[in-house]
Amino acid sequence: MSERTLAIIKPDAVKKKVTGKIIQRIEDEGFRISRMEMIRPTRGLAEGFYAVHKSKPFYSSLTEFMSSGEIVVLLLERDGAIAHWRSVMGATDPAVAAPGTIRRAFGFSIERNAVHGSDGPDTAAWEIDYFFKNK
Ligand code: 3AN
Repeated sequence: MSERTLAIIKPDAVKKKVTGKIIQRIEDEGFRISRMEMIRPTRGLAEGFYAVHKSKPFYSSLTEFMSSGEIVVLLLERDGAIAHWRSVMGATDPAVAAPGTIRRAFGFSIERNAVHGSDGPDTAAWEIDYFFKNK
């Protein structure tokens, strides 16, 4: 069944000029890109997005990083989109992400790991609304 997930190409990947390669991979994996936008998030927008991690030691650094440059936000659709996009991204830490995954190929560190993907149906619905509602 067709499912929706939210993907983000993070500032490290945009700065490395691998945005095009990542979008090509998304299409090669059979996703339909139904919305896509490049934005420079404010610190507040990044803080709201990662509010679930507010108590984590990396929250401040993560939200500073996410608002340090342009990001590309994408609404992706395909069968099993959430799980499929997470398998294409690879593990959070690029050093242990499987060969062939985006984080292994383009991630720099556990924080600067090139891409984001929703981790479940509830999160996906919330994250899609966060960026694309009322637009
Ligand atoms: P994922 O993005 O793989 O679902 P989460 O939800 O655990 O990972 O973490 C959200 C984001 O927080 C990650 N994408 C990464 O940028 C950052 N992050 C997670 N763990 C750490 C950590 N130990 N140190 C720094 N940043 C982290």
